Amino acid sequence: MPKKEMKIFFIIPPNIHYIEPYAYVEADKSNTVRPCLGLLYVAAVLERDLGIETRIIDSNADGLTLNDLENILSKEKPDIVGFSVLTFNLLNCMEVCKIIKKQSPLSKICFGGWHPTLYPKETLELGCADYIVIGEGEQTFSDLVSYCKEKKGNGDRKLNAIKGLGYKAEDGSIIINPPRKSVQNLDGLPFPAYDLVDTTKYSNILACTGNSVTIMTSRGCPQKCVFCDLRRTPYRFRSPVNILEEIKFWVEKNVREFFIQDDNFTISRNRTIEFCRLVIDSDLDIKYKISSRVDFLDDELLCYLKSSGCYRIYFGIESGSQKILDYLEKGVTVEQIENTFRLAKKHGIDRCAYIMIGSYPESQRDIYKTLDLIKRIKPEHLHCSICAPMPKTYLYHKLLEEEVIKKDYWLEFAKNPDPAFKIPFFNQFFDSQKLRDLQNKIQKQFYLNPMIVLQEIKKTRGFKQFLMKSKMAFKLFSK
Ligand code: B12
Ligand code: SF4
Repeated sequence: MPKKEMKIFFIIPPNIHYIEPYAYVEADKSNTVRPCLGLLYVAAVLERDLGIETRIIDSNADGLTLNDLENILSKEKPDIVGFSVLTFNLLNCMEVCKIIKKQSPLSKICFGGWHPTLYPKETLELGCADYIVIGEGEQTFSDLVSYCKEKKGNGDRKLNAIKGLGYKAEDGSIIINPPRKSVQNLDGLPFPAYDLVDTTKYSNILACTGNSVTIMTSRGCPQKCVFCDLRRTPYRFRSPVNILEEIKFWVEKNVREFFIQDDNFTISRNRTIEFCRLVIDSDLDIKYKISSRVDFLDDELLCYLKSSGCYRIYFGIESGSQKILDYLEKGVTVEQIENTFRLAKKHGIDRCAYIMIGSYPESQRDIYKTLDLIKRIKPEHLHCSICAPMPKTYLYHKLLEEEVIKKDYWLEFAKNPDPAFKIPFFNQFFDSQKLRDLQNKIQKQFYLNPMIVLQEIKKTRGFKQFLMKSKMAFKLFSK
């Protein structure tokens, strides 16, 4: 009898519960849908190493409701269902788990991603997931699937051997295996399994063509911004040759625009130059955008980036007040921000500034300094966030220690995810509502500036993008 193939689904849940994040809410809710690269990598390794083709059900890209998922699951009854869980979409994943338990009770459920990585025990205790994967999941999930496939009967002893895995043992106890080392050789990974999704459904309001693909060329970050989960995580990167191979694969399919989603693409100056040279020499005629830091760019690098097709850079500049930059341990000066923005402008690269208001010691005066800086550096795009201490970050621990934060509310949320949860902000001078009002005002004032409106109209490509931008403008006007 032929061996039964494993049926493995990855589900991105619909947005049933919406916890307002620190980002500008209207932009966060906008119809920009991004691919889940983490899942695409896990799926690609499964296919390459075990020959198992998985299915990715992206409820947001496909407009699926819980009812639609219920129909699919009752028919398909997958062996394993995987979820990529952020703290902010935990509740939505849990809603789908309820359906799985009802329609396909024999399916095993696995949670991977940032939330189970930060709260492994608490996540398993919620009773939704049979397994959790901590950290980078390609190898761990592959090992888990092999285990489920073989089911040789050694039970827990075999699961015990899978590094980076957490699970509930038969006696009900929670087992968290030793951690797995993160992937050292990123070139050794296959390209993300984009064949499992419809790339044309991943829209971006600020893209410059109608068809773009998101790629990731490095992992981790050596910097130490206090609010960030990636603070001082081991930095690894793909070689320029390997990145170019992925780009060529897409160019053959007529995709010429790329969003390089790395947290900071230019950490290695040499790698950046080599990459740009390869792109220029290959005559591929691509356009791409990156994120970087003002202290990781210079005139020559910007010239290379521009010549190879880089049309926009996202900068987390955070503040125009040196006091606040230092508090956030950003490691840059206001002067560096001004210089790099001037240089990027000189090279004709669009600059998107991410600013952050409301960190604990920030006063009205500091916020004015940020707004003044924005007037001086004149970015083409602006994202204003509110500084919210995220789970288990350095900032969160620091404020807990200083007793500014009175209770470990993220731990409470991890133990008992409550749909009524509201993300708190901590500032010496403003309450949470005042910060939201300020954020709305800053964002609105920026995008309703006639110069910016004109600039956006000029850059609009195609009806779909026009519609997205108009919708966003309407929301801004009507708020
Ligand atoms: C792209 C991105 C987004 C995108 C897409 C997210 C997505 N679905 O991938 C968008 C714009 C939607 C987004 C939104 C938000 N994001 Co975000 N985002 C990122 C970013 C920059 C890159 C993610 C990525 O693609 N990484 C590359 C892949 C390869 O890594 P990965 O996703 O971690 O996946 C690996 C492992 O986690 C694991 N894994 C992941 N999923 C699964 C599933 C299974 C089954 C298994 C086995 C393994 C597994 O294996 C993967 C391969 O090794 C990260 C920062 C970062 N560098 O990770 C922040 C990050 C994930 N985001 C974060 C936050 C806070 C947010 C927002 C709240 C921000 C906001 N708007 O205010 C929202 C929340 C959205 C929501 N509803 O949940 C935090 C997460 C904190 C947390 N505790 O959850 C991060 C870490 C940023 C940070 N610096 O702090 N984000
Ligand atoms: S905010 Fe950016 S530069 Fe700072 S630690 Fe996080 S990823 Fe690194």
